[in-house]
Amino acid sequence: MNASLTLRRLSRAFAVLLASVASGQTTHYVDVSACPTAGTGTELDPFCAIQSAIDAAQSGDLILVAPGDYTAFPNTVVDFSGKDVVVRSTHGPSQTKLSYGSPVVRFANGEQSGAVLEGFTVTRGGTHGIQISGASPTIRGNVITKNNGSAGGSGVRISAGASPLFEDNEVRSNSCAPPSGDGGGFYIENSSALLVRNQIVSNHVFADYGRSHGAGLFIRSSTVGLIGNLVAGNMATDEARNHGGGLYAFESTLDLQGNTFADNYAADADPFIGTPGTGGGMYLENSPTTISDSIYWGNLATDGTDIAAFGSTLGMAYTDLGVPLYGSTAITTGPGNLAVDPLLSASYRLTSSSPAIDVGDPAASAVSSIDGDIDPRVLDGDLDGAQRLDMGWDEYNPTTLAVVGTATPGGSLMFQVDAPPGWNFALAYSTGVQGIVAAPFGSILIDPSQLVLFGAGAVPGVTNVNIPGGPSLLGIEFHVQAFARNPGPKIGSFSRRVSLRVQ
Ligand SMILES: [Ca+2]
Ligand SMILES: [Ca+2]
Ligand SMILES: [Ca+2]
Repeated sequence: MNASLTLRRLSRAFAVLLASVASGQTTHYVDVSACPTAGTGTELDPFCAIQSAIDAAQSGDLILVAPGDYTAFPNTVVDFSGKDVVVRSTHGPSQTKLSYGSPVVRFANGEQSGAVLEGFTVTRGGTHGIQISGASPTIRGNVITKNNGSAGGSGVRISAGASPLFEDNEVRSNSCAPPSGDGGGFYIENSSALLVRNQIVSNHVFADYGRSHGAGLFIRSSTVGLIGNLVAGNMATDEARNHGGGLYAFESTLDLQGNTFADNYAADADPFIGTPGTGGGMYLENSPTTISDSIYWGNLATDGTDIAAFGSTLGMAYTDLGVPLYGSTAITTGPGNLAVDPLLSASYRLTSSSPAIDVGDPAASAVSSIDGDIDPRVLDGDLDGAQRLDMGWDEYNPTTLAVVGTATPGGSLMFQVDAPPGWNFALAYSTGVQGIVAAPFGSILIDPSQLVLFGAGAVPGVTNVNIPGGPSLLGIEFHVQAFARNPGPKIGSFSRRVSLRVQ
């Protein structure tokens, strides 16, 4: 074979390979309203079931799921089956539900971070809402709620060397009953996990005359990072001893940054027996832990109202701890700790006069570049002209942006910007997102190269936008951010980012 022919063949093979890489991602469509027709997964002939799409997919593919209620009772609704595919709802968790099944969603075949579950309500699981065994998927933007099991980890169970990432999920009102009675929200065992900007709220564990631990999170023999989470209103109740309303950890290593633990409860439900509940916010046993930039407030227990710790080492800095540590652990306190009422709102956010504003670690650029509201993280909340991290999951923003209406062709949207009296605002949208630090005003979170200004004036300001009728903008996503500042010294802030899709 002559050299030039070999070269031609090689280059042709290479071109084919490149084309397959470039177009390597196949998109599969799923729409429950197509049932009972099984479908072929094209946009015009979608699959009826999500599992059919996964069975047909290869790692790297995208599966888009239309609104509706997906169930496969009594079987698991979605088993990723070892494929690193993205399964994403087109209209978000409020319109797209995965329900029933034991568990509802499973990762148990070595899936990696490219396996993504995004934008679903996961509910009515008989054992667990999501089960992750020896896998490392990404779980983003879901509502995991009203899963009621008895096997440990009713919302989420993570075990067997798993290493998942949970980002921006709401894990709410899950309940774990006897015989386990551990881990209403999360149960994490022999694994590592990173949890960023989740709301772990109003979960419950209980066990008749047994013991129930970790209503929000139960952690054993694991390494866990919690960054920017809200852990609130979780309850461990029983007629015997209960540990850890918000979080229970045993023989684990924890790194806790920028979290708020509030109104969690570990107590004895039977006053006649009177055995104590310990560690309302957190219970740590033989678990080295570092805490920074956090709030522990209003938790409740017989002993160890906010934190109980035994045999652990605990380092704490820039943290508001309401009630002193209970237990046998030596605590190393760094600088910047407080013990004052953080003046939280009903949704556990900071209010304008909160002493937790701008008192986080001054060296920390941010525990995460945004907070759970998609406010820029690090803002000047006390209006002294210097931006600094707040304690807890919420960064206080003096500039607010609210949107009323729906983004539909022919529809209209009203954007409301507010800020301290006398400030002026500008309002802009972009089709891209960014994160550009613009001290002392926080960060620009929309792409400035695509930016369109569409409103300005004095606060409070209202800007109305009419969306053109017809299909031309259908499916377009745009991102809106306001900026407000006073007319004098450099005091002001970029608002949170609001993302809207015309549909
Ligand atoms: Ca701040
Ligand atoms: Ca400041
Ligand atoms: Ca905020």
